[in-house]
Amino acid sequence: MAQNIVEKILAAHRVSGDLTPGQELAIRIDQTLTQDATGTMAYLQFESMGLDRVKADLAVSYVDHNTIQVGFENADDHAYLKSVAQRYGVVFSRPGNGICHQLHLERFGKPGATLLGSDSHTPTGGGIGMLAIGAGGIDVAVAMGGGPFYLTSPTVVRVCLTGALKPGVSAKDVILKVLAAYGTHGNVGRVLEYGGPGVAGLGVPSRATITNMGAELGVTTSVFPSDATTRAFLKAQGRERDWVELVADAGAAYDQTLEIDLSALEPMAACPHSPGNIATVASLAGKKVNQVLIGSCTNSSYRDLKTVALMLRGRKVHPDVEVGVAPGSRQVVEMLAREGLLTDLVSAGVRILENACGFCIGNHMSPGTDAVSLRTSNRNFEGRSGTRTAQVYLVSPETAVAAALTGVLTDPRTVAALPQEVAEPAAFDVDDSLFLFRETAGRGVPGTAIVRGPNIGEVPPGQPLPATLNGVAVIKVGDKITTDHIMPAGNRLKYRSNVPQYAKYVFEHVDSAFYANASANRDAGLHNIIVAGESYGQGSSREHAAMCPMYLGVRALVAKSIERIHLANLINFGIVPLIFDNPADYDAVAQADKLVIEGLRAAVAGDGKAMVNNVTQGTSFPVSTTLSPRQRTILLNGGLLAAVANGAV
Ligand code: MIC
Ligand code: SF4
Repeated sequence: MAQNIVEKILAAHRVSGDLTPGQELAIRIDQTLTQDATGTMAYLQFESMGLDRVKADLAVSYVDHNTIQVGFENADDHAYLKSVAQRYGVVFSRPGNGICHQLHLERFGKPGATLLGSDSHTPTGGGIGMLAIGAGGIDVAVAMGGGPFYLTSPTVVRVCLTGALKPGVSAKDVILKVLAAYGTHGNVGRVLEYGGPGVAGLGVPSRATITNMGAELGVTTSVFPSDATTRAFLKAQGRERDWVELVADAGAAYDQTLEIDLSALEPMAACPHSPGNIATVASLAGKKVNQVLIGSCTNSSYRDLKTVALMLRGRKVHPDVEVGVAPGSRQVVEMLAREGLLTDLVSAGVRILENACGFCIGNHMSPGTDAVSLRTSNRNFEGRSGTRTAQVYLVSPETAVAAALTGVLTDPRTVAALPQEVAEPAAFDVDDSLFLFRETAGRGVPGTAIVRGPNIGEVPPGQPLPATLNGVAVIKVGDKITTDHIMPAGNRLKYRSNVPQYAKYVFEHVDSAFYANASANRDAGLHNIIVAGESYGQGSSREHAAMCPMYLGVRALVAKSIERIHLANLINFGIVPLIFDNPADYDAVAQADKLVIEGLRAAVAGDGKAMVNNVTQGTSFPVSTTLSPRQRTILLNGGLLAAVANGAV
């Protein structure tokens, strides 16, 4: 039977379950990646599984998020990660090497393989034809140990690209167009498979920009075919042996098709405060811009930054605009330097930032009060930049440079001297010396002492699900609550390895009394329940957005809908995900209402249906949870680690 690319990879990796959309499927994972901000917990969980080494074909631990190193915490995390990598056979990417997704694409990604990463932008690997999925740290820990990854068999949407991009329009505009079509929610359980005659004209880094930001749609992942362009990229990275051809069979079936004529696209922007809030740059033209930041795992490749340097060559940035460039990897920096392009950036007045996540995660470069910041990154959630009042627009590198030069939002096609599309080099500068422990990868060095600074805590233990929840609506939030709302990053990021400390900041910017209220309820023996609208848990894969609430005694979430990675994290940390049977019942709950859910344990073990008794309002309403047998077991035991410890999964 004719198969699409997604079916081919899933079928080749199926461990159990079936490929019918909506069914639970378990797949073998070939490669894993972690980054430092999610990695410390992932490796603590891996350690607690008692295995002697990693079993996946390749596991890589990147350090790219917490590289600011104010205080001892980040450096202690790095030392822990390095020692764990050596001990268990993980390749360790030192800080300074670059951003995990860019590096993985350059040095390790393989068409046709599966990759599971503890970061929501892991689908960047889809640009090279791999099935690359983001997940919580504990799921990645299981995959490192050779266990399968469980997912819902997806529906597959074919995105058919025709035509060719015009000068001044680039890959970012393609994915912003897809976001305009599908939005940031309602896409759970879908995979986007790109195809059509327009694919050939897109280089691998451009394809990776598109699959990277598929994360903002909430899809499981996105994937491109592996073709002659993929082969040329791998050859230029000295890895042609990793290439296999991967294309959909003629007549392969898809659930839906979206047609995009690349020739008709124009420069786009995601406006504050959602990546799905799309407008054309032309419609925003003239808006004053205070800051332009170019980089992040979406737009920091050699292609992108060479384009930026050529556009800035011989020019100066506008005196009212602060401009920063953060390259994606050391390879990119080296090549820019060798070709004199770094000089173009510096002499134009650009601030050269570390090749790391940096500004994208709100670690630094926060804009001023009410400032307009144009960024080539992928998320513009309110406050993520570190400044609550800032207005962040997401744009292509070309649009970013146009504003850097003019001081206002400008359609790049109106700026003179747009460069030719940058050709991918025939050979990249390859230097893998910042990847450590390659010679012991997969085996490890038994006996290596694990370095644990005082900020390295423990994974909180889960408790079995009680028969009945005697609860409180500890918080009521609206639609599209992101994991950045639940568990802020930025200046709080350094507490990722210390749950009791990090838990103090849960919902910090949404309800500053959350920590005090949740702790008081928990200490009084009440169960905390979160009440939410549509699309709860958008964005990052950070499992802390489930782990820290669990630590504060949250046992259930009642929402209108929940996003994929966060749903899995809730289950992994023993929080029951409940959906309103009638969305209108959301309106009848107020924060601090007493909510009793009789027989929740039996409902989780059985048909997933329960009644919530709102004692405060004197009303009740039905809720449901749809769970696989495995997920039921995890919840009944109080989370995945507890279920593993009890021998239940
Ligand atoms: C992000 O872009 O939000 C992050 C930081 O990379 C997260 C991971 C994290 O919270 O550590 C992600 O996208 O998963
Ligand atoms: Fe890093 Fe930003 Fe990419 Fe997240 S989205 S991995 S913070 S560059």
